[in-house]
Amino acid sequence: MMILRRTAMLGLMWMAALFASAAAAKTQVVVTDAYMYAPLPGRDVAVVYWQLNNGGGEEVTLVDIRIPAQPGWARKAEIHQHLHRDGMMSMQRVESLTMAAKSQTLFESGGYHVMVFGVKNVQVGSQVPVVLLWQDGSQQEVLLDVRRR
Ligand SMILES: [Cu+2]
Repeated sequence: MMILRRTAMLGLMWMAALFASAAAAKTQVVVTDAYMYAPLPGRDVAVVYWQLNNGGGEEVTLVDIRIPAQPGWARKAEIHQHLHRDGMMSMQRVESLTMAAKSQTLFESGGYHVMVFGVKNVQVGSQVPVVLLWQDGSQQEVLLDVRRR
């Protein structure tokens, strides 16, 4: 009886240790105010804005944005940045985005944004999921509020 109880206790402690190490390895970024403007009529491209808050003491790098297979509501997503070149405004895909420790990055019109391609069956007022992939291997699902532009 005594031995059984101790085994159960050890099991619990072991699980707690597992959780603690998983949390420590995880990128500590909080995503706030995440939304997507639904595609214009006849189009299938949408833009996403949000604020990323790296509250951790280490720099972190965002390496990809994925559309979950279920529900497969779009074909792909890319991180973009607007550039001013020779008085012209253009946008360009960026491979990754590094954030310093204790920093914030605002995705906004004229700056960083996420472009989503092949959007289908998205209702204004609903939410759709994307997954942020960080360089340390951690993944983070974020729900986007779908708004009308
Ligand atoms: Cu873009």
